Amino acid sequence: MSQPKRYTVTAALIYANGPIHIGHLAGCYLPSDIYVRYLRLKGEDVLFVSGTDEHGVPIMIRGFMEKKSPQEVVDHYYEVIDKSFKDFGIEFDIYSRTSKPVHHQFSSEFFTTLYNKGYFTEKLTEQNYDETAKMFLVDRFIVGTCPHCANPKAYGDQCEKCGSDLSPDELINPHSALSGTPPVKKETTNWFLPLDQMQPQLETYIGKHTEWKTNVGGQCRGWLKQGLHPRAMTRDLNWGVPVPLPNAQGKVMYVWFDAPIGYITASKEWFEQPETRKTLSYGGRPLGNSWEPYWKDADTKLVHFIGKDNIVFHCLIFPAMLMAHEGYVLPDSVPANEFLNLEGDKISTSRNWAIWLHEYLDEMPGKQDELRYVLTATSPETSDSDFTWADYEARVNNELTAVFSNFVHRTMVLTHKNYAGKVPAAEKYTREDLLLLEEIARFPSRIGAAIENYRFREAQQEVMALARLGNKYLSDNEPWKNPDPERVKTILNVSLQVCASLSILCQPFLPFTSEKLRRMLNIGAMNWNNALSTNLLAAGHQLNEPVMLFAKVDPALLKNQLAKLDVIRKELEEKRKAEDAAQQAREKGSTAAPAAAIKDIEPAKAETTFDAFSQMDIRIGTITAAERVPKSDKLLKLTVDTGLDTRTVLSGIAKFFAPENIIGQQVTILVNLAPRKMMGVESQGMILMAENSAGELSFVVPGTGNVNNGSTVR
Ligand code: B3M
Ligand code: ZN
Repeated sequence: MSQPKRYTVTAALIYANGPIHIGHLAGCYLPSDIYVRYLRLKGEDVLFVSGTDEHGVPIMIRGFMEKKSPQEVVDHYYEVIDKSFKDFGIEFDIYSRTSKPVHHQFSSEFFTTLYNKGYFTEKLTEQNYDETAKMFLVDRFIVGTCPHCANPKAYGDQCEKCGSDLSPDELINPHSALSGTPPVKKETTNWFLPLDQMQPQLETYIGKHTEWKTNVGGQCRGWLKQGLHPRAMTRDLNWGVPVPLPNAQGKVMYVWFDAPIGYITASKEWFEQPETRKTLSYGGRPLGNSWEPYWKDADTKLVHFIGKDNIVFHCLIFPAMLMAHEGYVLPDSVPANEFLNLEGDKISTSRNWAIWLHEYLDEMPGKQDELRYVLTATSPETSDSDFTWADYEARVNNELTAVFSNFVHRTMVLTHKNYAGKVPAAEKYTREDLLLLEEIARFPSRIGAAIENYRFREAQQEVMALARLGNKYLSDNEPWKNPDPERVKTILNVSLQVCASLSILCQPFLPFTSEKLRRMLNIGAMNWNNALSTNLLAAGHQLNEPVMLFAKVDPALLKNQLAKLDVIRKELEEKRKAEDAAQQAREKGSTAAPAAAIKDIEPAKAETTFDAFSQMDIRIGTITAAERVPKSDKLLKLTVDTGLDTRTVLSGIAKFFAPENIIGQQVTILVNLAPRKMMGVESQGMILMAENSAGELSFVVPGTGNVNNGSTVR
């Protein structure tokens, strides 16, 4: 696109289902922040929006795991995520949330517009339904045994053990993760966006963007080549934006329908909030008083920063939605990054293999720019890359400290020592001085061009190249040794000009450092083109006291970080071994896993007699009511129909089952156990549970046949 008049820059709306880690930062938040900071310094009109994606199955799953409502989950993680971004200097104009009423309303309007234009096709399909929990089950909520690797805990969409993509119908012994009962098929209506019919328009659109990054363009062409299919834009769930149609009770919008609209809602919110909230810490803000030009005017450049797993949604589905709606600009660029690994392994939230931003900051306080620098230096721009602590140490010690910080510090200290902190006048330039000054003036456009082409690694390398030039100039000229006072003045003047340029050019990458440096140099807000000047600091200008910008990494802190990862790695290794052993045992057809591999398997008990066994009256019953026992995180109070009677039983299963999910569950119960009082309640019997080596509990239930309450077990 030729020179845009304004920019709308978005960074992915991350699911509010966990804290954020370095992979997220490197994936899209750092690149977008660098891009926007640069544009703001250039004086461009730019709106930078992001927020949390608070709908969808990932939120429901987290709620299910944490025994919290989806709302509680998103309320908690919104705060955690928002704080991490602020702490790391990711300076959005607005960081919003998709659960806000304003977004529900705006996305409903969007949906209705598409509906009224006749864009949706209505289709009756059969979906999996949980009759106990009385809800439709998304694939993820169906678990069973993987047909490829026999992992008994595979999900209906994927087996995390062997990585196979699955559909729930392929699972052996499928059951609902909510109630444990097998799903049944039930018919339901949903609304589909006919992407197949929109393929020609999308092909034209993608075809125009030959300049997109190869990883992005490649994926898009791949999807188009396979042929697009109609995609359901509604779901049978109870969490999300309700579908605004009269015959759509109990249905919500597909999360990938409402989430990208969240970018627009956030923009609208920014313009509609009080004036006082619109100022950024260092100036620069979107212009005008309406969000609409930022989404609708042809001279707006819309850029989406995302990770590679979100490409299809931003490059095909969201553009299709925008085309269908009409009146909106389409994404001009989607500079998606690949993934960052950690010490050679894929970052994983569920395996806890990550460096969490809030933990990093607790353990390495004040070291935001160090992490920003290392992550940009190893940014997965064109392929997956790897974060290692050894690399972190090397870059902080050899680049930030030995070059950048050292150069600035020596220059500042000498100026204070020789001239009481006043910028000395340059008396007479040598050829070398002039060459350096000329070179300084080339950096802003070189760095700018790299940023505009989303090559942030290269752009940051250029900043460091300038620091290196300055550092070498100072070392070569040795002003501390030079007996000629006029020459010393010139050397320090030139060095100080390099420092001043650096303070501007490093701002997109190292905002905290830039601020410290500008305070030291006693200069106020700057713009990008100021860095072209080789006389930013006039002779006689008073500097402030020097402070160290960077220091070498404390070896003790580094050791802690490595030790922490070691512990996690060992735990993962143990877990993997146990799983493999259990697997082998299953493959051999044996029911018992080898005792040696599964460490915490319970040893066998001493022999018993048939008489002793037959004294126990074990029956099949059904849970008819369940509630938590106040002040206990272990116990549930169950009402059980035993066929003989209805009785109260306390069971230590609260960590594994939510009360509402086990009503209707058949159980095996020891009915003649002497009653026992716990937490003030009398328990009349014991529910039999199977406990695996990981300490997880499952109900022991009849496998086949019609087993009524009161059936005996013997
Ligand atoms: N929430 C996926 C993610 O968090 C999704 C992005 C939405 S962007 C509109 O990775
Ligand atoms: Zn598998």
